[in-house]
Amino acid sequence: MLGVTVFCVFLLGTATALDGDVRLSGGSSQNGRVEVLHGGRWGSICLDGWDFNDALVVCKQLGFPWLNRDDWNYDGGNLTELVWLSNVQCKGSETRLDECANDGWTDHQCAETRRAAAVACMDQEEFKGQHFFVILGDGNGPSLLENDGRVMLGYYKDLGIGTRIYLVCDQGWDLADANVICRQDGHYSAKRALTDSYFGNYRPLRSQEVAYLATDFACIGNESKLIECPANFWFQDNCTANHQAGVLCNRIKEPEDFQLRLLGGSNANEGRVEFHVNGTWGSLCLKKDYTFFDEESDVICRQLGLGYGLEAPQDDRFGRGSGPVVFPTYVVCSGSESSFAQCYMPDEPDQECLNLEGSSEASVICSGPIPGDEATLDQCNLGRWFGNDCTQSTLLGLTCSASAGNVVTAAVPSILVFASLAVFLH
Ligand SMILES: *[C@@H]1O[C@H](CO)[C@@H](O)[C@H](O)[C@H]1NC(C)=O
Ligand SMILES: *[C@@H]1O[C@H](CO)[C@@H](O)[C@H](O)[C@H]1NC(C)=O
Ligand SMILES: *[C@@H]1O[C@H](CO)[C@@H](O)[C@H](O)[C@H]1NC(C)=O
Ligand SMILES: *[C@@H]1O[C@H](CO)[C@@H](O)[C@H](O)[C@H]1NC(C)=O
Ligand SMILES: [Ca+2]
Repeated sequence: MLGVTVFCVFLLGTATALDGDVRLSGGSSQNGRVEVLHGGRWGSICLDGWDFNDALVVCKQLGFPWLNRDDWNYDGGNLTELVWLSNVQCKGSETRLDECANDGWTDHQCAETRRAAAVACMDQEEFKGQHFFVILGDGNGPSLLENDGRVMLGYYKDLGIGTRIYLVCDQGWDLADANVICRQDGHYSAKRALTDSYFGNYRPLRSQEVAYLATDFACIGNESKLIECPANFWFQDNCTANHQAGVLCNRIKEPEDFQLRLLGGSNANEGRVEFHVNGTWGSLCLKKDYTFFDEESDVICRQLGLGYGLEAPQDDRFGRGSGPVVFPTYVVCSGSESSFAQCYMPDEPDQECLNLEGSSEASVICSGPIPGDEATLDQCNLGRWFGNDCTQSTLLGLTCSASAGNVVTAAVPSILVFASLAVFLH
């Protein structure tokens, strides 16, 4: 106990002694006149040239993530006797005030205003309540199935995107984080978390300020906004070049109880496709002219942890089921889905479908499980239009861990499954 106490006192003693430290006075723990330590003496800062970015750096240095945009320029009152800094010019990405350009450490006269620089910072809880809106930049734009783009956020008090844009650094950017952004943007879930400035580096409009929101996002998956997730380096430009984060979002509402299985095959890697929706197992009837392409069978095989699709026979060789039959007016997978439920598939049961000439139960033959490098799935680059340039083994990685044993049933990877997978991978 004694040791702990001594240690704490020692830490406090060290913390208060650092040159360049800042403190607030004349207000509360969150707001007040800014004072800075230099040469063992505290002094105030001249209000001349003091702006939002300077205030942001002070708040960050004090451990606050953000500051009150309405009233960041707290009234600091009169200057103290000693005025250490004047004309401070932070960019906003610095972590300490003494990293910002200024007119030098000397006792400034600050004749013009005689007012002290001050801030009103925002604590973590207040910050989480702020509204940042999502913009997906430079993607293909929304389609029936997907929406994608570079992750950009605007702050609702910033008068649109014209003034300030916040980007996200791709370090640690994964599916759990992407899920939060996709849902925040009004979509159902994320298909992919894209890295390495997949959508190019953002080119700011003239007079637009660009900053990084944070890096190392570690969302659990149940957050409704990205800023609720833990992250590092809030509002710091701690991102190397070409590392802006992006997302590919799913716009299809997946049934919550969606599951998939293969039945009637001679081994676990093949069979007719049955899926579980709304409490019932049923099958999928393909009319004569409908066909499963590689994308559809790939998604099914991948979801079951059975590698990729080799064949999609349409001859009922795996028999017929007895459950309700869904006739898809339209099934199309882009190939990048993590679940077959993300492929557009209106569920209109049609028991007659299988009686039509040339129709058959949808079936697949999968390659079988392929050991893949699961951690690298999100690193794969997607082709711009419904394709991808991953090697097969990286593309197949996601569901490998679900394929242990011969169980060929895989629940739809819900957001929480994504999240736990992501946590597991970390
Ligand atoms: C601030 O300075 C003005 C002008 O020197 C003075 O009249 C006023 O009393 C000061 N206010 C405080 C709170 O010290
Ligand atoms: C998310 O889940 C965690 C762990 O179950 C819980 O502690 C936290 O309160 C949840 N957050 C929200 C926003 O629901
Ligand atoms: C990010 O911050 C850490 C810790 O301050 C530093 O070591 C690292 O170099 C920074 N990276 C970039 C790209 O700025
Ligand atoms: C799901 O089942 C319920 C009750 O059986 C039914 O009312 C509902 O229409 C079904 N929904 C769909 C999408 O089939
Ligand atoms: Ca993460």
